[in-house]
Amino acid sequence: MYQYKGLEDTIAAIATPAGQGGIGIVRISGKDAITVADAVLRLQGDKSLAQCKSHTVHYARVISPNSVKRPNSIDVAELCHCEERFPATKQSFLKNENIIDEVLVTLMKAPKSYTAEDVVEINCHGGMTVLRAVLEEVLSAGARPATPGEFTKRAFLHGRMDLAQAEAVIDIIQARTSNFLRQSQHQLKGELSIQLNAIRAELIKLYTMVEALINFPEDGIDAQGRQQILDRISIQEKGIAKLLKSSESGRILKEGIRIVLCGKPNVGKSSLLNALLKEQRAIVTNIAGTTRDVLEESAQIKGIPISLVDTAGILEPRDLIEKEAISRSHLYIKGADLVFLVLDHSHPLEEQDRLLMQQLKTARVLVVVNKIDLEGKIDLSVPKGIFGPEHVIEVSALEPQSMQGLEAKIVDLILKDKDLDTHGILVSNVRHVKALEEAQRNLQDAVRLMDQNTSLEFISEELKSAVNQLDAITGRNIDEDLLDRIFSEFCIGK
Ligand SMILES: Nc1nc2c(ncn2[C@@H]2O[C@H](COP(=O)(O)OP(=O)(O)OP(=O)(O)O)[C@@H](O)[C@H]2O)c(=O)[nH]1
Ligand SMILES: [Mg+2]
Repeated sequence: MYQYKGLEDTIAAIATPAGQGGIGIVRISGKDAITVADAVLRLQGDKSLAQCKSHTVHYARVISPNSVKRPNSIDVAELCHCEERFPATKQSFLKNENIIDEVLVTLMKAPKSYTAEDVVEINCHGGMTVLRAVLEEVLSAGARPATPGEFTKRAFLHGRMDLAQAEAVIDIIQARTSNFLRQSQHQLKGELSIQLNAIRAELIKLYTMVEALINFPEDGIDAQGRQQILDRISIQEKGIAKLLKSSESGRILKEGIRIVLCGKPNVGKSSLLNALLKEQRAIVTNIAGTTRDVLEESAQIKGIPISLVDTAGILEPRDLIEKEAISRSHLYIKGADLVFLVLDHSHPLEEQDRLLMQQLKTARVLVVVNKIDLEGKIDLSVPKGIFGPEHVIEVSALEPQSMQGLEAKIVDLILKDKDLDTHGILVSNVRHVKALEEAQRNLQDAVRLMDQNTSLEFISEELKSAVNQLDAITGRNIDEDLLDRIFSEFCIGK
């Protein structure tokens, strides 16, 4: 268990997003959470939370114990009206306590809570002023403001979840598609950790075996024994390779991909963007040079988040604005996961099309031959020759079925041999990928050294390093600074 500074404090934060809503929640966690809450709450029947059972909900008023309230006629009328139904109001009034809000309080005693500490959640009316006022009272009563992700960090530090699971929490909050959400839920349930722990357990066995052979050389190891160890290391290396193979799909699901549409003026780039977005986002006219700036919009295609970028079709700038538009287009093309080179089916290829094809030779390109509803005049042998026939698709931005074909083609090209099966585990976290790559290198080196009959000390070192890498993912072995950095990406209140 970590000796983590600040773990003794009781922390509090507004756990719901900024802005107005039906309810807003102030969350308190720590050993004094119940005492702090009792200092600012008046429960019905003069009870205190400390006397209540865990996992119960209570109606209460949040009061400001220190503010002095002067009675006036409205207060007295209110008091008479409320006396029967809300005795707590009367008590607060008589004690000159200012009522801040009428709330529902959820009590979750340790260890059965999100943080595994005593937790009190105050469900207030959902406005920022009232929430801030309630939080202020909670802080005055002895809690300190929580840092970003500190509740989840405590869940991890108290062993409620491992680090990979804690990181899944932020992925769930930030998920842009239902596919990625499902994937993150697998990770939160601990499915990645189960796979990593299985690999780790076998590596520990191998490490112990190799260490025993080093320490008791008289037991010796023959060629067959060496081969057996080598085979067992190889199997684990393959397990890690499989997880790494999933990481490209994981990245796509998490971050999505960027598609940049380029092509000469009037070929229908903006029309295609609108058709894929299913809304009239970009201006479309039959005047060449309609789009003069880069336009970026988000869409989802078969559960994959996509950024679609429409560019200006200008090749020869007429002024400074168009010059800037061209240089921006080039930047976007460079950073694209996929470039649509849009051609016009109803026109023969022109010099500008050929120039673009040459420029994009090395990019990942899909040639989108648009306007197939019109009479065809284009010779497709050239783009097919340059990019390959499977990278050329004929569509009409005016026909919805055409767009379905285009969507299918996009998914096909992006995923190719990748597995987007979200029932399995996809590694999507860059930190996890890096650690897995290191572990894989360690095991590959171990296999190579084993093969070369190198001294077992070196094999043992590689196995130990691989185990350390896996431990860094689940948080068995990680330093405090890195932990702080991971949780600082969370929002406050989570
Ligand atoms: N018949 C037909 N017309 C289309 C199709 N796609 C686009 N158009 C028309 O072609 C013209 C140009 O379309 P845009 O989408 O503005 O073309 P663009 O490539 O964005 O043009 P710039 O912004 O000038 O570079 C418009 O009149 C569109 O209505 C199509 O599939 N079939
Ligand atoms: Mg346009």
